Amino acid sequence: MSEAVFYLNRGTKCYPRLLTSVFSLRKYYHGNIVLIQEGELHYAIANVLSKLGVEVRTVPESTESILTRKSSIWREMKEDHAMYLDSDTIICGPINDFFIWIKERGFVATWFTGWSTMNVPVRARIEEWKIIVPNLIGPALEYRRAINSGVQGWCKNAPILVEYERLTKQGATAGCNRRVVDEIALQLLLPHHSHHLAHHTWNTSAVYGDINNARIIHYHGKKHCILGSERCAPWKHHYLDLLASFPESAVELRKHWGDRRLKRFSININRRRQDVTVVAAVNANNAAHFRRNFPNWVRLQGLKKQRFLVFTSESERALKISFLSKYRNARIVRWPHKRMSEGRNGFVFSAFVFGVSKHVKTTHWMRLNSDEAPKYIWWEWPDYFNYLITGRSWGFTFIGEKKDVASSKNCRLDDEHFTPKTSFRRICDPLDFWGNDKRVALSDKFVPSNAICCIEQTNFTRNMAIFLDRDNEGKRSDISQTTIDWYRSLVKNKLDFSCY
Ligand SMILES: [Mn+2]
Repeated sequence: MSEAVFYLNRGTKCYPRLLTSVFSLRKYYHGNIVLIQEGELHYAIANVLSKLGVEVRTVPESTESILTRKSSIWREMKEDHAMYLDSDTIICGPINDFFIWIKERGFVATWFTGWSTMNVPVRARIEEWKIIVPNLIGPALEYRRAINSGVQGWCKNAPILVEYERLTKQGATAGCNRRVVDEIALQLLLPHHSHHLAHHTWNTSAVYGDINNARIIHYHGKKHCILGSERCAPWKHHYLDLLASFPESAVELRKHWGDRRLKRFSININRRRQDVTVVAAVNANNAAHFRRNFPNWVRLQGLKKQRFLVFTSESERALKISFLSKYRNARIVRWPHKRMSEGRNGFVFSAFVFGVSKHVKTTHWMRLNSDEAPKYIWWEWPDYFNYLITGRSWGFTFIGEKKDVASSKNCRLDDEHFTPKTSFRRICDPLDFWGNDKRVALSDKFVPSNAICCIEQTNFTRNMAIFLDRDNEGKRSDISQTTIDWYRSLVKNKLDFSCY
């Protein structure tokens, strides 16, 4: 008995998704993979597919819609059993069970994300078929569990397959739900044919489902690499891992092949940014963290090409960070920290306010604390250009003098009472892309101003430095509350943010 996993491809736009899906599948499955390829396949893609052990079966280009075509590719099976996967899937675990079900029941459908046929939008989609198959509507609605055709399983002689093809064509001709025509055809047929219905973990919507417990994530509707979306992290991870695994094909693999979302994502993580400096501050307290994390920062797609500015409290030798000199994009500045007393983190704050004001030449800078470790293998830039500060929603903090902290009122920093919304609007959350233990601190009621990895406009920081000097005439010994002081002053003086 032979078996295989089937994919279908037409055109170039799905190349990156196809390769990424196969790449993820190969982590769990070592059996046959067959690509039904309509028309010509680019040689570079064919090359990678062959390295991934995919057999390509070329079929003539068809004028049928891709969904109609999908309902008939089981005819290309030479194997007894096949699992079919859409290219916009990511496989997150072993698939052996699926083949067992195919053998047992002849056909496997997948419940989609827990959706019901009784609710929108599936109910209306089924009812569109009233005009051609009125008798099938009732049982399909009663079946309850809505399916999706992106993951399915075939036994060569299963009677449902001929019906699937026939009804899809009939529905397409009648103009029934164009975007899901083959899927609803299947839904209408299921109550009348032997099949196994796999749980929705086997076809979890990347948009609506619980992707953390998914066996297969389905990035339907071109939702595979939306900027700033944590839900796309598994797809992006496999895609970038694929690129790294086939360096000899990197040039072709890096192309977007007409995939517009991928194009935006690629530009985001590949561009060298002229308007940002990434800033770190290293002293004896955090040097060990920095030694461990810096090499990981500069490995990240998205960060590795950027300019870095590293403030140091002592010589590189004393801090054991001499390795920095081999990074051409890292500039080291010894920050004397004369202004402040030796508070535990006084140096870090001083560097991030006064050091930045003096040494950063770009319009924006990003603070990266030494203990921030990358969570993913890339760094994605949020849309920071028009904002004073771009960072995580800052939760609650104490506004008021330190001495009466206990009695002071909790205020949201992004509350409209305190700042014009636009200045703090959160477009994307850079911290989502960093695995760090600060998450706990951030959800606490008191958020220290140092617990934030954020991007600031350099002018904003310069003004903060001026403000601190003015109020404190250089005498202030502790600026650990700088950011908060700054906000307080803004509120007190009703300064206008929008002028920046
Ligand atoms: Mn799909």
